[in-house]
This record gives sequence, C-alpha cells and structure tokens, in this order.
Amino acid sequence: MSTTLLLAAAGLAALNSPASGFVAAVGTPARAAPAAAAAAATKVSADGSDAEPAFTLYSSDKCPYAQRTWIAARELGVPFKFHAMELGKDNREEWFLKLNPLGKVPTIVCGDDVIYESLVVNEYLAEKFPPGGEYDPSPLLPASPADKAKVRIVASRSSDLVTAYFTYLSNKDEEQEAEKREKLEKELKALDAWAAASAGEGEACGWLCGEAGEGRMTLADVAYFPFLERIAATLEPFKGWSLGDIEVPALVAWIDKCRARESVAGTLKDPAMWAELYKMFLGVNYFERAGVAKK
Ligand SMILES: N[C@@H](CCC(=O)N[C@@H](CS)C(=O)NCC(=O)O)C(=O)O
Repeated sequence: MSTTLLLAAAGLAALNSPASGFVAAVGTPARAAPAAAAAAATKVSADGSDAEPAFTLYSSDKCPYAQRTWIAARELGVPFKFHAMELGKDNREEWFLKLNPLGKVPTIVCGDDVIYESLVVNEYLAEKFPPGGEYDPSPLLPASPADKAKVRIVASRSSDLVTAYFTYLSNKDEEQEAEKREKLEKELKALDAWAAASAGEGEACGWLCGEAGEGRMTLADVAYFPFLERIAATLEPFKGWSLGDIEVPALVAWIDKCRARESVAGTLKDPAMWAELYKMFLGVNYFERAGVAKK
C-alpha cells in the first residue's frame, strides 16, 4: 500500500501533515519490558520501560502490515523500540531508504540485520527469538515442521483475502458487486472453517492453525487479524451488511478471541476511526491507486 499515491491524490497531501494526525506519529518511541512481562501469561512489551530494546520496529499505527509485526513483537514478549514513522515524510528520508529501499513499514533493525515485508519479518522474529532463548520469548509458531508448514500455507493465503477485501470495498460497478462480494465471502468462509476446525470441546472457535504453545496464537492469526479489524469496521458503513449476516460464526468468535488478547488489544483502534479514514481513502480511489484493489 503506497502513501506515495496517497500523497499524489488530490486533497490528501494536506491531510497527511503532522497537524492533521492522519498518519502522524503515534507518540514517543516506546520500549518494552523484559523480565516482568516474561512472567505474565501473555507477555506483552510494555511501553515506557527502560529495558534495552532487542530490536527497533519502524512502524505506523494505521498500517495493517505494520500491525502484523507490532502484534507479533508484542506477542513475543522481547523488549523492542517502536519507532513511529510519519508516512509520506519519514519513510522518504535517506536514512530510512538506506534501511529499506522500498520505503515501507514495517521494517525492523535487529543488530546488523535489517528486515522488511511483514510476513518475512514475523518469520524472522520467530526464528531469531526461539522459545527458551534470551528474554524467554513466547513461541509464534508450533513446534512440528508439519504444523509450521500449515501456518505458512494459511498465512500466505492472506494476500487473497487482502485483494478480495480492497477490491470489493473499492467497487463502484453495480454489475460487478455480487461477484466481488462472493470472492470476499469465499475467503471469509475459509477463515471460518479453519477457526471452527481448531475449536476445542465447547469452544466457538480456536486459533486458525491451532496453538503455537499453550493457548497461544500463531503467525497465521497475526497475518489475518489487522485486515479483519478493518473488515469488521467497514462492511456495515460502506456495504450495508456485516459478518453477522453471513454464516461465519467461528470467524466472528475468532475476531473476539483475537481482540481479547493483550498483544492485539494494545494495537486496536476505534472502528469509527477506520470508517472515517477509509471514507477518505475511497473518495480518492486510494486502494486502486495503491494496487491492492483490482479491477
Ligand atoms: N508487502 C508489504 C506492504 C507494506 C506497505 O505497503 N506498507 C505501507 C503502509 S500500509 C507503506 O509503508 N507505505 C509507504 C509508501 O509506500 O510510501 C508488507 O507486507 O510489509
């Protein structure tokens, strides 16, 4: 998703100024707590700790891809520094382009390693900070190679959901509306089936690919959640229906399960904010221009 296009879009350049708060920095870089958090059931990096960060996450709190890595980092429980980027400005500066020539968030710097592309960054974090290692990290992946492979298969399919969502949301052609909605529903139903299949006795849903460790979400859940947060907030205002209107009860339960998790909860925004932001984006055909919505 390119803010280059966003800035080129008429009228939005002004909104992208720090004063507007549109994609402005979320605040001072935060540091995560190591030892205390490690003891908690959900080890979440606590903002404001003086712990020495193990890595820096260059991020924006409005970017769904960056949110993937933000959640993974919080879930991991390793101390990190959150460096809020003003997209359209900071990400075009030479110092950042030297780190990531694509000028995109998320990007992380861990010692001499510079890694970008959200799904790749999350895999890197899982490998770099394995359970039992320094900082006593939480697992982001299940233990067996076959279960890990399942997580990767499911996570990589998230691009189909992303395309189907932004394509449907951006559609203005009445004749294509049903077909585009159907493509989105197909992806939502796949998620519903995975969440239902992993449900334990008496549960409405489980994690999409089972657990990474005792009760813990995997990188498959992390890959999807930011987009489901936005889908849940925007279907009703823009399309007049909600997830409750289609047969996806396990998916609806899974969204609640994610939202209740501390690592995710600390990244959530008001649904009304998404509706307002996306109204602006849709008004300038942002998702098509950025290449995430297809014709
Ligand atoms: N495929 C990338 C997409 C990242 C991306 O598109 N990030 C956007 C913000 S949502 C960005 O940094 N845009 C800045 C720009 O293109 O100028 C990933 O998964 O990390």
